[in-house]
Amino acid sequence: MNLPLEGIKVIDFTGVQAGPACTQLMAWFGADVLKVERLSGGDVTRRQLRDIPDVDALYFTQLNSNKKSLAVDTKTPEGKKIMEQLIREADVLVENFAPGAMDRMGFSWEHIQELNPTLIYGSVKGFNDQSPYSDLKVYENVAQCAGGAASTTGFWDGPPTVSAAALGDSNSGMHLAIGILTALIGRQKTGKGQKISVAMQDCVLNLCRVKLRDQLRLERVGYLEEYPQYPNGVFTDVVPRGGNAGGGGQPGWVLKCKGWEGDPNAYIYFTIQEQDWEQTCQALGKPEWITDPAYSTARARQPHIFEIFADIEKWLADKTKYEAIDKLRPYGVPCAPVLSMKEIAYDPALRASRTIVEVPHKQRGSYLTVGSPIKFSGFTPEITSSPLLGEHTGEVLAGLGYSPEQIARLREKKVLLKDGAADTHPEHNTLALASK
Ligand code: CAO
Repeated sequence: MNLPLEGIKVIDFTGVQAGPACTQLMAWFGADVLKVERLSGGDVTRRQLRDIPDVDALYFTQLNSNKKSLAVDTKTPEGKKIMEQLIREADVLVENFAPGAMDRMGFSWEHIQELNPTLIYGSVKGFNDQSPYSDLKVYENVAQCAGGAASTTGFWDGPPTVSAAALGDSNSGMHLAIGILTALIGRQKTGKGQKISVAMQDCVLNLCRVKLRDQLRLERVGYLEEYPQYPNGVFTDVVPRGGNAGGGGQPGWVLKCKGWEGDPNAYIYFTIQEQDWEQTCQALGKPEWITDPAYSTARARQPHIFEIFADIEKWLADKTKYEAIDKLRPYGVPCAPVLSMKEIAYDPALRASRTIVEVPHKQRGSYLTVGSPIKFSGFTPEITSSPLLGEHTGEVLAGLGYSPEQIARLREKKVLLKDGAADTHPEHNTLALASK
């Protein structure tokens, strides 16, 4: 069947994670995504943290499914001409180079508009243009620290902590994808392209909006009653780190289950939902908590919430995390087991829903990767392999009208890379593999 983005041509001038996550999403949904890569190794993630010598790393394969690859030196006059030809024919160009790199390469927004006024140009940077840090290069954790995530994550007696979730990278890519799709719809009305700029700091903050809410509440009332610091701890004038406290009006915590002494993930997340308190008490075998004034309202419970959590942990002590969920399920308690990455990788339900998929790959045999977390009733995105470096060079150049002789000459001049040329530089292998 026709996929919704079929026919949309995307030049994927991106690297690492933020840009590739955006263009991979568009590729899953049918866009024709061409990754334009430098000759020396291509996207840096092809060689970062390799697990098989001289073979594209999982970091790359998991972010570049369903794409084609053209390896071209866009700093040479001939490479620049190829890039200009691609821009004239494209619908979308996405890049996430260091600040100023596109201008230095000769592809300013003004020049891109001259080449193709209908083009939608998506750009990721660490900080927006008004920021005093707009000239900085930025990776994931830098953005998490600047966007409010790190100062509000972790425990009050420890340092600011970054999340394992790619709040700076993939999250910014998702924001950019929303912007590009919006601009594509806008173009149907105006016929014009536009530039969409996304800053990683801004995208992290957009996901930390409840912490901004808490800052404003703190400034008005001086305390945050759903935080563990309430009522006996100390509040300053900034939002503290709240450990595993629930972020909304429902208190919750990560609680130990049977086997926690030997298994770092033998825990569940347990939420106390105000409207289901009676049922929660029944589930825990504590019917007396329903009417006891020290327990019967959220306000009464909050000052001794950790004693309540400790009592729930006693109830959990003889139950595995899975048994606990089965017992709580009929009572409507919002809860889930803490799952390890191993459990997730081999979870049959996540495979059945194609949230995790196994994809064939020319060098690796196959690789495990994420599938689309967005499910459509009209189609199921089919996840295909990431490309080898320069795998589609001949095909793409032929499509631009280059003869086989011209392509061969450009390869000789090192404007283009040979089809599928491997990156075998020993330095590009993980330490454990470097000597093999
Ligand atoms: N042919 C020739 N040159 C090319 C090329 C090609 N096909 N593709 C890229 N280049 C050049 C760029 O023009 C740039 O040249 P100059 O430095 O001379 O301007 C050079 O390669 C390096 O660009 P880069 O931005 O990819 O690499 P970097 O190591 O300097 O910085 C990063 C990497 C990620 C820190 C930076 O790109 C950045 O801050 N990006 C914006 C925010 C972002 O997306 N961060 C990464 C999120 S994922 O963790």
